[in-house]
Amino acid sequence: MTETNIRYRYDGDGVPGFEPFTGRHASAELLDLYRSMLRIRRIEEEIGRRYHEDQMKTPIHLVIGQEATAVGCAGALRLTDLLYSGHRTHGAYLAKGGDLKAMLCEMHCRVNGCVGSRGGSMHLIDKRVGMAGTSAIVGGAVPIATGAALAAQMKGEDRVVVVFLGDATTEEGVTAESLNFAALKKVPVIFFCENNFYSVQSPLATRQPNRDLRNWAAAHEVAAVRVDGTNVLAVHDAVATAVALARSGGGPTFIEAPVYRFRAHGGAGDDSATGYRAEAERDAWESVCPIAQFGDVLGQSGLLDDPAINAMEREISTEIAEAFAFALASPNPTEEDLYQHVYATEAGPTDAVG
Ligand SMILES: Cc1ncc(C[n+]2csc(CCOP(=O)(O)OP(=O)(O)O)c2C)c(N)n1
Repeated sequence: MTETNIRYRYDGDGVPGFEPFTGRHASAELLDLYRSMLRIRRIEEEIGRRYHEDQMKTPIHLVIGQEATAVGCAGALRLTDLLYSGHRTHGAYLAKGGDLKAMLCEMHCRVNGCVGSRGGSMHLIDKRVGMAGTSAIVGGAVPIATGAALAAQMKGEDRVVVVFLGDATTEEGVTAESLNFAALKKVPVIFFCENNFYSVQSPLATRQPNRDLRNWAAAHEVAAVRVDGTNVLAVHDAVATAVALARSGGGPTFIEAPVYRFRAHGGAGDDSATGYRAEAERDAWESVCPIAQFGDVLGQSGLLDDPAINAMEREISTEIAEAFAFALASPNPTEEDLYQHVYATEAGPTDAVG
């Protein structure tokens, strides 16, 4: 396999505060990273296009613009490593290898959804691939992931746990508690902060003093770095470094990755017109789209050309069409299904309903 040493155009060189990026990757791996980001983008766009048909019975939080964080991170993990996330789940679930059909069934409230139609978009889980849990409660997944990492440590399992969190999640007390505990016990957990600068429509500057999130985390005595969240390779390498530290007993790392969501906080459209963020700001970030940038780099390196991209697009589009058709043809849950996976089952369905 050819190994390519790609220096990235937007790799943080000259951007103060970013970690330098030095990774070497096999060509096949680079193409996989590109394809995985493109696949997530196209899935998200299709979800966005269909959302107003009202077949999906779930709130959604699209990750369009934030594909490099999920893909770069999951690419540095083993299948047996665990990934947790907050409410913005789609990228993490898909990048870790979560089943697309089961995800779309979940979003359409069909019984063969990945959590049996009980959770919707904010509760995607696929244990077969280590997509261990997601939570709609801001900060909810952070202590659970820390606990899972402690459990792995106590059982002597060779397992690292990553939890995705947003910038607003650093404002939840439980995140500080988790960092403190993880540092104290040196648990193998990675706190991956996707800093997209907004909590719904509140800018970071209105919520936190002017500080560096990385320094805030470092004050808890955890390793703390900042990487360019639009650069899939920089993300991959930062996570690989954090994973190596965690596997060797060195404890937790906090990674801050500045990114930008191109769409609204929730739902399918763009909410910039409401005035909470400047459209010029969004346009500037769109010009450093993680997929376009990486595609350019791969193109310049001779690894990717238009026919190859078109072939990927066709394959992805067929997969998406089939997955939606599968979801829409899948049955809705019945009343009987309500009584599955519940702990208190003394009364039968009829008694319980009365
Ligand atoms: C405990 C709690 N408080 C408030 C909310 C409402 N809420 C949902 S998402 C969100 C913003 C979260 O922002 P961030 O963690 O930065 O993630 P992002 O949405 O930017 O990806 C808020 C306040 C919630 N779900 N849970």
